[in-house]
Amino acid sequence: MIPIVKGLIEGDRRSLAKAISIVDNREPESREIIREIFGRTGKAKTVGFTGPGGAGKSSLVGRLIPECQALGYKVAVLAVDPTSPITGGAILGDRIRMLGNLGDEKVFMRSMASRGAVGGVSKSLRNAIRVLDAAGYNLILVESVGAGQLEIEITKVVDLTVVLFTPNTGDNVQAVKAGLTEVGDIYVVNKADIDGAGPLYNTIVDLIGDTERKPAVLKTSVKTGRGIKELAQTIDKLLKEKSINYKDRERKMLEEELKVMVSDIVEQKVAVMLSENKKYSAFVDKLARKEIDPYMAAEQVAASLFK
Ligand SMILES: Nc1nc2c(ncn2[C@@H]2O[C@H](COP(=O)(O)OP(=O)(O)O)[C@@H](O)[C@H]2O)c(=O)[nH]1
Ligand SMILES: [Mg+2]
Repeated sequence: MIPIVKGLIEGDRRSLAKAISIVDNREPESREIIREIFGRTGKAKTVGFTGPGGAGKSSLVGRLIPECQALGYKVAVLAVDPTSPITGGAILGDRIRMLGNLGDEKVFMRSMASRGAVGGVSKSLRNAIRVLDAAGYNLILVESVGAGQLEIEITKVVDLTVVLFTPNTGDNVQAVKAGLTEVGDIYVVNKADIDGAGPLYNTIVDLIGDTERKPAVLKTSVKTGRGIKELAQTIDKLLKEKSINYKDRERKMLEEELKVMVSDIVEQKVAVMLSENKKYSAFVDKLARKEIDPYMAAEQVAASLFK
């Protein structure tokens, strides 16, 4: 067993942090780490938190940590923000805010800086979750900071998705329209202490509470503490319900991951084959001279590669 894996399994936080950096940056060593820990994974449950910036995701996650610990979970937090560098003010601010809410050594928190295409971020996140899982964390809260497509991707990597709304961000209805209505298992109207929370709650219940999936809709306030315990209990309940077909779900996620990884390998191989294939540049010439159409050229090149 390589020392970093031994370290993280034995509870060494520095090894754990380093291993997450390695898989986050997709360094070559991540392959070895994943190979060695993979057999120990599959125990942790993951909950994603998504919603407009400023809705209170970081604050709420901070308050949920002790509640989830009280329910018996060993909690870790991952903040996924590919838009800003790891030393960026926003992330650091988030980290401090969360720490301020608990100041607890038992929790492990980490911002992930994984940049690049959405697929790359999912890969980093999956592997970071595996590392935490192998280290014995059995509840991983994932705050997503990115918007749009990335948030939807993250919901595919986690077991349960909490969507936050708040009365004082103008983009609620837009977010609802943007597809967040489909991904939530739990909808939360945070900042229930300020004006407009009641009407917003009613709007959300009307929009999504009554759909076939019947997601839970809750009100919380980080400021007053209202609803936080209920949220933790709802998460716990849903995770335990979901755990019935958790193996199925894991299998599906693994299949999806494998498909993407095989495609990546094939794509790289094809790029090498094309660069070495003399006929290929001849086809490009033919195309440029309009002697052949792109469909025909692609079919013939592909056929020559895989014959
Ligand atoms: N009044 C009120 N303010 C809150 C509440 N939750 C968070 N905030 C504030 O909203 C701002 C944004 O919170 P933050 O957790 O950074 O939101 P995020 O961008 O979704 O992570 C901060 O100033 C928080 O103190 C709440 O329940 N009530
Ligand atoms: Mg935040």
